[in-house]
Amino acid sequence: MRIRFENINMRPVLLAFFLLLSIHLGLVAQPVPAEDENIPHLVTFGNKAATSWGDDDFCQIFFFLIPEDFDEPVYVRIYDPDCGGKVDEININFDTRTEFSIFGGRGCWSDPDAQGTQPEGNYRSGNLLASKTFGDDPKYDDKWYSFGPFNPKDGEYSEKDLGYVLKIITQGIDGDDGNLYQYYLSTEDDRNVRVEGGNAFTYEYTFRMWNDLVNISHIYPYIEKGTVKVKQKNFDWDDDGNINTYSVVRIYNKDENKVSKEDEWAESEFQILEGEVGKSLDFQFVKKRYPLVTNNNVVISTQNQYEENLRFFTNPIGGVPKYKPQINVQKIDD
Ligand SMILES: [Ca+2]
Ligand SMILES: [Ca+2]
Ligand SMILES: [Ca+2]
Ligand SMILES: [Ca+2]
Repeated sequence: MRIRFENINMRPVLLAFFLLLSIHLGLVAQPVPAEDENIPHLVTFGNKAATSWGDDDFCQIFFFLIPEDFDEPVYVRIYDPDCGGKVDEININFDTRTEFSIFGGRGCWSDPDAQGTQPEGNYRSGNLLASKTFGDDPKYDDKWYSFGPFNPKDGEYSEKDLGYVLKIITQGIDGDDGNLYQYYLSTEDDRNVRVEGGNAFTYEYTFRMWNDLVNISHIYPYIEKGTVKVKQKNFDWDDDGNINTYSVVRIYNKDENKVSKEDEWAESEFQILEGEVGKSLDFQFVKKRYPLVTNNNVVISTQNQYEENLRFFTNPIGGVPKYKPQINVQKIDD
């Protein structure tokens, strides 16, 4: 689909705008969760925890995307990889061990099991490039640990993304506490320096909500070509307010996404509108006013009408969607 602007004189202005936008997007790419998501931490529990703590499978799979023309070494950095001390969620005493593993090579992303929401089958596909297990260790408490350097070409090439993909699997292999952490794709091993144009995505997001009523967290499902319907599925939402859907053509979703209660799943579907394809939706997590739910860990995924999982890009493709009813565009079929 091409878009022809009614007023031809606008073209240089719009080109300049999109150039500035792409530069801006290149600069906001690498923290996971990213700035625009406003999510405090990722979370993975030890595999002895009850699922009522908010993690259904004790596993988080993320992919880093490095542009094909980027040829410097990269590092995958982890903030607070330990489970103890600051940041983390204790269950009686800290006894949890968390394994972080980096995969590259053929199949690390394209294997269908790697694109699932559960750690099943061949989800650890590809070549294991590095792995380390962390327990309760003050050496890594409130600190960064770096994996790498990795050659971007150690990743798997993705034709549709024009880049190389590395996979990180975080699994709670013992204990029952919550390991909270963040990632950063960096060009340096001892500090966070962005990879221009880099991105990250997941098929199932497990994260911690804020412990206040001020902050609203966001995630951005990317609507691939051919998508007509989206099913969202969430776990252990603790009945904590609403998940509202926004997009360039949707200012408020009257068919609110159904949210789950403690230790249960909820799912609901909605139709994709014209104008939403090839862009990102904005799911906004608005906590309920009373009582304040604290330490709320949640899980969410989305599927298309073929039950294929959609991707949440931390740096939303096409940018954060802004409702634009006033732009006068005419669609032209290719
Ligand atoms: Ca424990
Ligand atoms: Ca810690
Ligand atoms: Ca931690
Ligand atoms: Ca929860």
